[in-house]
Amino acid sequence: MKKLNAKGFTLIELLVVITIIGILATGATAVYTSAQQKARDSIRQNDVLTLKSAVEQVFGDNAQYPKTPELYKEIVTDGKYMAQLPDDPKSGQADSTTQFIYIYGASQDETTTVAGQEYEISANFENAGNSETKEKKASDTGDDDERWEVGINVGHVITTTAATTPWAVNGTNNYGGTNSAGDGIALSVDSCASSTGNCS
Ligand SMILES: [Ca+2]
Ligand SMILES: [Ca+2]
Repeated sequence: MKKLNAKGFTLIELLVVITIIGILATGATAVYTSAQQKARDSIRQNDVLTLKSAVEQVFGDNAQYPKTPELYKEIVTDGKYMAQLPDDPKSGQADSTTQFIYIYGASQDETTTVAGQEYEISANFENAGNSETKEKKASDTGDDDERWEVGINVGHVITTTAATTPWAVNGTNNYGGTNSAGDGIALSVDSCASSTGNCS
């Protein structure tokens, strides 16, 4: 009988192969994750700019930006400037610094005290290594280095801790009043139907 050549891989050779496969898999996963994060950051930039455009249209028609708690009503229900408000791709989920939510807030003008003359929309970026989004959130003249702030006079604090309760107005709605912390709303498509009075 012909003797089989039983020579195979040694244990060391197998360990080397397994290690190399592991390194390649880890690298591929990191690249994939980074690409996914960049894709979501791109969606965020589009969403914020689309909402900005709608808010500016409201101002063009009414000479006032939408009231903070009535954004949905003025943008979607009454004005039909958008079919739906945008929702962060990772809505409500937390990272190390903040929740992934879009925040909107409007206020009077600081000097003339005319209502609805200033507004801010902000978003949280995800891909920490992206120099373009890093630069965007750092050079937006806002007060929050962790978020990209877009609007008029974005140096004010416009935030909300109501990330898990979108549409709740956190603190006093300062539309027509003074700027203070906690005057924004978290945007969400999903929870709109269950909100009280802000969706219709
Ligand atoms: Ca910023
Ligand atoms: Ca701000």
